[in-house]
Amino acid sequence: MARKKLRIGLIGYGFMGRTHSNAFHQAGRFFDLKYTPELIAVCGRDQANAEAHAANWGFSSIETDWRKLIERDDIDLIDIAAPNNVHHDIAIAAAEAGKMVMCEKPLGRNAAESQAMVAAVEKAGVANMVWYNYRRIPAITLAKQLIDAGKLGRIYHYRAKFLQDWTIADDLPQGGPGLWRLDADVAGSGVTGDLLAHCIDTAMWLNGPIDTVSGTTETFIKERMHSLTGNVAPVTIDDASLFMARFDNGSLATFEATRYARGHKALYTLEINGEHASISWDLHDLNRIEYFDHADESQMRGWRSIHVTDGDHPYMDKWWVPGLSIGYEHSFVHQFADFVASLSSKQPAMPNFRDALATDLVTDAVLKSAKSGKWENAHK
Ligand code: SOE
Repeated sequence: MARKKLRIGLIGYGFMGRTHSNAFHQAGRFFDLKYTPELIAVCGRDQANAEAHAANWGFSSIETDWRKLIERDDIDLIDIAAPNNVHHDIAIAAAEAGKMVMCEKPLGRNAAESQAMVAAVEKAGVANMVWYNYRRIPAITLAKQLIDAGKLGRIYHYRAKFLQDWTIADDLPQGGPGLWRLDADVAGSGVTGDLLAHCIDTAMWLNGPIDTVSGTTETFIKERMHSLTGNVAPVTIDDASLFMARFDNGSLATFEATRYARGHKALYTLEINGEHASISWDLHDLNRIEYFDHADESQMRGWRSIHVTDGDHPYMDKWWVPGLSIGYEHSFVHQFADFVASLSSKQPAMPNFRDALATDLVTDAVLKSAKSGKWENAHK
């Protein structure tokens, strides 16, 4: 039977535009997709950049105005890989035009924006997904399977960190390509929405909803030149954000993200401690989980290092031969393959917009708590 086409319009040609474009190509080569992705158009404000992205990644046309892209009737799926301040308007317009929508994280700049985006996709009844890619690293997916199988028993503790150091220099400007992450008007928040959002998405997937949070944030460099105006302007993003949390299941957690941890480029780590077993994981060694099982014979008990590359590990039968590693980019390939599979199975691809709204409710609560100095409810 001929495969259906999935005609894609991508908005954004930066770092995330590249990860998504790579996923569109690789997913069909390694997974048995029931739809054939067709890269119809890439859209971005700079025509030369859009043309270069189209030529490199095989998009057959370009647009420089996202509204024109959405009006086109040769596109089924709008994929948003543009900065956070445009997610809301594009996603709502795309849903109203009856397009499927995939969106980079965080969904909105705050939960109010995300709420409107959820309402739009649910009213239109269109497929939707948010690119929280770390869920699709096979080691993380294995952790989910172990937890769901009850191997850890009751969960007591969850701990996550996402450490970077790329904004320490005080002459780094804010605003513009890549550096929009330092501009609160564009990004919504600093590391809370950019990095902690990843940690929260993984945590709630593995350990269920977060109930309450108590957070604190700091902006270490108070003023930076704005690339777009040339003027020195106050920095209003959080450079570092830490919070404690209580999950609905009664477990306790700590989370930390910063762009001021000298020496760390992208150190995402997590540990989860249960009654029977514990799991820890480190993005720098992403194919492994460390696993401790208290049921092991006592003299031989210890942390096992499991290389999650065997044929019966999640996603790994689709790649090379047992023992060979995969990397960061594969998490996006897996996520896109799962999205395409969801179109036939009619089971929503996770995380969908509603799941990502739950993450934004937590990040909003963390920022609220940092201001109020109080524990805040993360469910509303
Ligand atoms: C920031 O440096 C960043 O690129 C985030 O925006 C990504 O979501 C994260 O995966 C890596 O770090």
